[in-house]
Amino acid sequence: MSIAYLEVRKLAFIKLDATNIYFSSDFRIKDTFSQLFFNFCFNRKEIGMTPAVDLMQKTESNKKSSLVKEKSNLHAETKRAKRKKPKTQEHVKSKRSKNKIDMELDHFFAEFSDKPKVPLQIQLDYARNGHSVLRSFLSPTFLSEHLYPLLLAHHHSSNNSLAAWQQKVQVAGSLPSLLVQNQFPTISSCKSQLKKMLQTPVVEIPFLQHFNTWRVYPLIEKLVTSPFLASSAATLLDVPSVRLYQDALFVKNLSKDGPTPWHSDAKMAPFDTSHMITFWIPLQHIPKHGGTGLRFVDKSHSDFALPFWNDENSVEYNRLEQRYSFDDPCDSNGDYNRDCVQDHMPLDLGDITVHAGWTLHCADAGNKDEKKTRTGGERYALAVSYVDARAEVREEYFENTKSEAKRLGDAEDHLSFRDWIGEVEPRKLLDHPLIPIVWPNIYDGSK
Ligand SMILES: O=C(O)CCC(=O)C(=O)O
Repeated sequence: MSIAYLEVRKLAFIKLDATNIYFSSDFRIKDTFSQLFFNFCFNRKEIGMTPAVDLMQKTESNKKSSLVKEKSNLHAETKRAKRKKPKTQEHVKSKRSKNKIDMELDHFFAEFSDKPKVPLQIQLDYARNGHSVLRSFLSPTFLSEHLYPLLLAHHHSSNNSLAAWQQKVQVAGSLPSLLVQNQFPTISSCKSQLKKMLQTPVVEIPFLQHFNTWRVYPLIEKLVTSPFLASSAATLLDVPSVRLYQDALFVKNLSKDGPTPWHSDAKMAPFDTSHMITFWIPLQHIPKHGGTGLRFVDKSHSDFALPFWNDENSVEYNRLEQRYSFDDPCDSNGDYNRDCVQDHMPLDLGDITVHAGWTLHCADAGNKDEKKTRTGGERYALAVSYVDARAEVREEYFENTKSEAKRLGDAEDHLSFRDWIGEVEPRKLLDHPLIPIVWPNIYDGSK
């Protein structure tokens, strides 16, 4: 999920690097990286996602996803990915017969219809701390040989990369999407513009991201609407039914991109709920040292007192390091204070972390000196988010169309929900095919 600075307006924060974490008292001035993100959060206007599919049309009239469609799509994407990045695609076994791939997918799809047992200890950890890890949860083969090639191809398709860069320009400059698309028609023009806007010699972003790949690829639709993930979401959230909110592909360039700043996801979503969960699925092994897995502030999801007692301009938001015991954030090895900041690295392929909507989390930048040692120099992760099916949408997202100033929360996910937000009503039970109820298992993709 994308970035909302944790209460950035209130907070004044944050700079993080591999060895240091501290809160800045005026991040807008001190830190251009944060400046970029501030713009990201509060000024962002959405741009279109490519390949340009009419998502609503697809969903309403054409969403009878068949195994045949999934397999042919996968074959096509795998082929494209291989053409694009031959080196990183060596493991895409092009020689494997179609039959073998079909059998594998049948196997995975059968597995997805299972309702896994989420161990009680994990449920307890999640409830207490606002995050946990599900080890060996997904098949490494599915991830490395099916999901990763598909998403690699997606990210490297020229249209999608361009759209992701244009989004950065649009957000950094608070520009209308059409203007950006017309004035910055290439990635290099976007990068030069970002340099100018940020007045920095290099452009440091935390990642590029692509929302809702499930609407484009039946393979991913199968995964994110599956009982496998959805029932686990219901178990961890401890709610009877869950709705798919979104997926987001995060691609972090390990040699160029900066850290993912501290933020909480629920601030970006349009729902009035505390019941939101994200499954963060890395598509590569994430090592313990130098790894770019998520780091979480323990129990931050249940810090009800912070917003209740503290006005958004209050000093409390400027001393979160004391509040969360960040005063001694690093030990001599550069690790975070284990009392309050946890991670689950190393993460093997198949391990996934889960975090609550209000849990504060971040991720380190890649180690720039090690840039050549990692596969493709990019870290891929697919974040899949669910909410309690009873969650309602807040009204300011509707008022917001008239007045930017009225919006509460961050606008970062707007691109994700713009296709349905105008078609639902606030404070009502939601019923829209782009945010389907996926547990109990009533989703059949044909709505
Ligand atoms: O992958 C990242 O660096 C950020 C992901 C994130 O913030 C999320 O999934 O909520």
